[in-house]
Amino acid sequence: MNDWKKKAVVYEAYVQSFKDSNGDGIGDIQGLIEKLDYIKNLGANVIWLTPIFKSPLVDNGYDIADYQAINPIYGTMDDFKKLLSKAHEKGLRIVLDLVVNHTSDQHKWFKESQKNKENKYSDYYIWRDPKEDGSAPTNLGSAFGGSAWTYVPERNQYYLHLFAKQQPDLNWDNPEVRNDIYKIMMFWLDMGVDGFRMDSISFISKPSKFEDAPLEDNKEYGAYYYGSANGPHIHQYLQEMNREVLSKYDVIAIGETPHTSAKEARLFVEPERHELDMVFQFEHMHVDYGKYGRYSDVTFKMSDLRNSMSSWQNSLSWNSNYLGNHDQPRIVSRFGNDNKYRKESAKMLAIVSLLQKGTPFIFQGEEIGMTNLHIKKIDELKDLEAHNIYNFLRSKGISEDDALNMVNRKTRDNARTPMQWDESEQGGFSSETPWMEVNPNYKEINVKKDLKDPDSIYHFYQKILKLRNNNQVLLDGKYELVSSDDSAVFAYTRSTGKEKLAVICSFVPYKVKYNLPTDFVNRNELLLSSYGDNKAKASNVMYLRPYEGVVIRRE
Ligand code: TEU
Ligand code: CA
Repeated sequence: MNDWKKKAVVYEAYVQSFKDSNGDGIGDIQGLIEKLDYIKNLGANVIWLTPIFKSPLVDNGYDIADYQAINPIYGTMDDFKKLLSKAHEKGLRIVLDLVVNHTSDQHKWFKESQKNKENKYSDYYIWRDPKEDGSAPTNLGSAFGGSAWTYVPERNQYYLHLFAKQQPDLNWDNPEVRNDIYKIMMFWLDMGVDGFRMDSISFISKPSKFEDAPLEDNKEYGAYYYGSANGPHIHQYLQEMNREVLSKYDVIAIGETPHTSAKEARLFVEPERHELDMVFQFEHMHVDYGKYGRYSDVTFKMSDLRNSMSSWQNSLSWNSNYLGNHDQPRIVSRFGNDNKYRKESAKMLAIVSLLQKGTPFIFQGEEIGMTNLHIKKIDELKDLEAHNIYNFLRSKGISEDDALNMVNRKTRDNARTPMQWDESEQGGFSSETPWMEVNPNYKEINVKKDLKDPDSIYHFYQKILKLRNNNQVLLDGKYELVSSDDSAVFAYTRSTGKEKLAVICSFVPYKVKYNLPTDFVNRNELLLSSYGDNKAKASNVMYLRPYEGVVIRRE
């Protein structure tokens, strides 16, 4: 991996909720341009934009109707070019979301494809005949609920959609599909875009023969990823994409790989394979799954989080380090404490994740400790997934209150509320009513406040990122877990031949005693503490305050 990629720090901007520049309640490209310095000053140098392309927005833009057109609600192509050049002037790179496991059903390819079996696009999607009784080819369910197959009378066939029925899956086995995708990629790369985050990329290669999936817990449908996660030709296609496109540009390729084990992930990212630079793994996002999967009423155990993150650190030479994104609840609400210790735990979570080996990813709002939204009525939620899940939970006899609580804990809307810029109405996000409500705590939690306070979460992120940037050992150094039997503290070291740092993080709301790793005893220097004031040198024991995180150097 070359130097700039190693030093990349990625800020994910959920565009429609980042900054509205023209008062229509929707975040836009111009708004992003206004805030480039904000992102740069934080210490990020790459911005990943969630999809900004033409889309009917059934899944907030992850359903694309035209890959080469900007959705007018975000601005124009000229605005985008301006964003690109302004960002480049400031030394910031721009990464786009490439959503090519599926398109929107409004894409011209699909509109043609569904007409009949004889047109140019008829084989662009995954079509299968009905069973003899006319029912769907298999029992596969979609990620958002219901069957993954939808019937089209014109073809007397079903098409596959792992996600919403308005998101038909592309047929990557068709070389023309792959070619068209490569052309789209080159269109943006030739314009100067610096890389892609590739949505659901582990699903692109489908099994040649679809089979029924085993049904768990009297569910009606089989798991959506059955047979499609890491399908038969996935690596052949990614190597081809690398050869045909990526290798010709100096760009970054980040794959989103749900339902991929660490062993399988190696195949995507080990440099000699010439596929991608890194992947987003999901294992650590499953630490609080339960009987109803993600939407269960379960709280994570720190040791599970630690085991999962460490096993990925040990398996891959480079990781994408993240705790939250636009699909996940707010990290301080999920893994920290969004009440009394919001500030403390938000800082600690940043240390624990961003200093592991790999690329740090910061999702907008994390840097000021934004929290989950707690809605009181299901109608207040926007996300289609939340509604489908709520109905499913209710159908299983779960009470309204319990179902709402389960959805509130995990809904993707938690991450999608508008960015809280200041204490003015609508949190300074927009002058009008935003497309989605602002978290009512915006007067307490906002950027303006954090920028003023030297002890804020924002300023602490700056410190962490500076530390990473100024210490080669944090870029290249080997990751080692210190101990795996401590229930309160997640500690790891980063080391090269001569240098060694220890990152020590408490996950509990009380003071704990921590015995330093032997090689740090009596010889350590404090580099960073989330409490800021911890100047005393520790001999062999450290008393960590609630959710305290520290970085020490071996002397
Ligand atoms: O998510 C892929 C994915 O696997 C989903 O299961 C995701 O984890 C889910 O939303 C969690 O409940 C990507 C995008 O990040 C997501 O926003 C899209 O909805 C999805 O692909 C379809 O494009
Ligand atoms: Ca706008």
